[in-house]
Amino acid sequence: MDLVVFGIVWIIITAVAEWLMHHYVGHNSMYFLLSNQGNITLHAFNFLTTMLIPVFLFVIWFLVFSAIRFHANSPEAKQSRHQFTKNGLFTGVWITASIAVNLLFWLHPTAADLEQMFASQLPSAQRNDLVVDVTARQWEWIFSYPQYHLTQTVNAAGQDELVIPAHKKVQFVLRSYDPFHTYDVEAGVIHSFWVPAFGIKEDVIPGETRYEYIVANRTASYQTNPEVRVQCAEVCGPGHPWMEAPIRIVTASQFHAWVAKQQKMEAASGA
Ligand SMILES: [Cu+2]
Repeated sequence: MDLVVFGIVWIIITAVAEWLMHHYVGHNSMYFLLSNQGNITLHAFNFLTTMLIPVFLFVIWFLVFSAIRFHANSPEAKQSRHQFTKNGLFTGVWITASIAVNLLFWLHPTAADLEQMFASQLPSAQRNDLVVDVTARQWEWIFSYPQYHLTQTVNAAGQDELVIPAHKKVQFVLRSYDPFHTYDVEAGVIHSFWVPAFGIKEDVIPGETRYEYIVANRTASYQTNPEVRVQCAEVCGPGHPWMEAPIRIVTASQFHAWVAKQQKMEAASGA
């Protein structure tokens, strides 16, 4: 009887928690994702959470159930002479279930996806990528495109702007230093390169070079969704909250037109 009550309640709370999880996670504005890497991570997160909810609730419900059912004042506890030290069936089920859950985590396609994502970040796979040098300074993001000889790209209003083509792998090379204060190259602070819409965030450390890779899966812009921006995510001084830069994800032909325009602008300004 205990087992039946325990099992029924466990199934009900698991179902409720799974429904809540799938209703809220991935269906709110926090999950506006438009990069392949971000989607892979989200799928992995969803899969792990889905699998872990019943396990977590089993343990918690087991504690609560035992505390209520077998608390010291219940008449059964005093009368009971049954003290189990071994339960072969329970041990067998426990071990088998644990192995099955662990195997599933290893064999599920989500794990292979993550492997693929990590593999795409190996140096050998970078030859045809678009390279964007990202320089973080107090308090500005500077974007350079070494393949196109662009040193600092800006929009019509003169603000720093990041523009990338959709469906192409982009390598971000992240550095923290202040090119306008060349007295000390190491005189930088830690920033963090965060693009909410890409689902990536990487600390940018003075004296270190770090890399992030992204494939945007459709066009978008900061104008239509504020998550399409670079935002500093590491407190770096009074200007930190405003250390952001708009992003535009465009088609390949729009991107090349934009590059040509930027090259003209830089030539005109003598940069
Ligand atoms: Cu900052």
